[in-house]
Amino acid sequence: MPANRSLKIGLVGTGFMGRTHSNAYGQVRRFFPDEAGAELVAVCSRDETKAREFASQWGFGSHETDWRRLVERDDIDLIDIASPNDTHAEIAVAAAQAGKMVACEKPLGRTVAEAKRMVEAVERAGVANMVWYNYRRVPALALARQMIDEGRLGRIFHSRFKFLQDWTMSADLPQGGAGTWRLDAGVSGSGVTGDLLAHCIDAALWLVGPVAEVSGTSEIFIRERVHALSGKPQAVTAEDASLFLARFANGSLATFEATRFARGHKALFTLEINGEHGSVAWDLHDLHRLQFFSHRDQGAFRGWRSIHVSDNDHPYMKAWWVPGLQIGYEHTFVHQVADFLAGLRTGEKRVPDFRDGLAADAVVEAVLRSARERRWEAVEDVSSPATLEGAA
Ligand code: SOE
Repeated sequence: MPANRSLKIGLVGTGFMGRTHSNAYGQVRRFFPDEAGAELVAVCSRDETKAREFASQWGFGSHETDWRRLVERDDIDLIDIASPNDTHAEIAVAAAQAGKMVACEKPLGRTVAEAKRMVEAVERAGVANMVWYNYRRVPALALARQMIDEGRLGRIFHSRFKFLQDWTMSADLPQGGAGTWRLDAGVSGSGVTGDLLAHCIDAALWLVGPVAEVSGTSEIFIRERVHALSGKPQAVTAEDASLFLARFANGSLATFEATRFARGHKALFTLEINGEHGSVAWDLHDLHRLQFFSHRDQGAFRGWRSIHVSDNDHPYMKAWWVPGLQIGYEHTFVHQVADFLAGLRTGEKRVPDFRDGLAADAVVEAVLRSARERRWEAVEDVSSPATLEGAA
């Protein structure tokens, strides 16, 4: 594909994530004019009405009801998978084999084995790929990464990550089907570990480094729910809460907590990292602020400062409004598309790719194993090509 022509998108999935991605493709050229932009060519849903209405609302040129048709079409460069987790591997492998670039919602696979097959397929085909760990693209978190790279925190000792929600607390909520497939582990792979902790894990891998071992525990508070597809009560196997301790390869320690049973919290993703020279803290509900403490400040004036990440010299912010005006959640997806396009233009790796998705899945799987076995578990090192042997 010539670097200066817009990327032709075939999207699978018309839910919440399909909307965030479509918005990003639609916006990217307006705010990042140096990049080639994206064209919404076709969207796919098994439900024809949904596919047609989504295409018309978001500006796709056409729609399909079978993702295989998207993969076969010559007028599509990139297949974007925003459908439930049990569809990720099959679509990604077929798309890569057809020579398409592939983007995939998190978590990459339901299991490490699935994720390995996906990595193997894109690497063998040599196609560009990314996984939507969008929170890396919050300007305040990109600034935190910059500060860590510059050595402002020094050696890292501690980090803590939380992702708290409360939307599944009612026992009347079904599992399975549209809107509640995240509660059906057959479809999702796991509960909050692969859904919410995966974001914390990706941020930790990106900001702190590889995780060596974990010790986790989890709980299913409501053990039976009606399945939306069968209409019958069925045992729940997706965990409602998941917590773990981690030791990183760099010797630092961390705590992680995710739950859908924290009454009052809708999507409270928070993190804090403590280093030798300084600390940073961040909160999704105040996402444009980065809290920073520097021990290198003059003693009498030392204290936590709250950086309003909205100035021209902050990551991504020059692309948006005037200094001091903030942006939000949907912009993180626009940034990810802009970075992906920049990577295609320059040949550099700018976004989390399938290898990064596999690395997060390896931690997820170690946490689930540890909770099941009630002991510390080593995290599989999936960074070398050898880890894919036998994956196909
Ligand atoms: C779950 O409610 C969910 O939508 C996750 O699936 C997303 O990844 C997270 O960003 C917000 O919460």
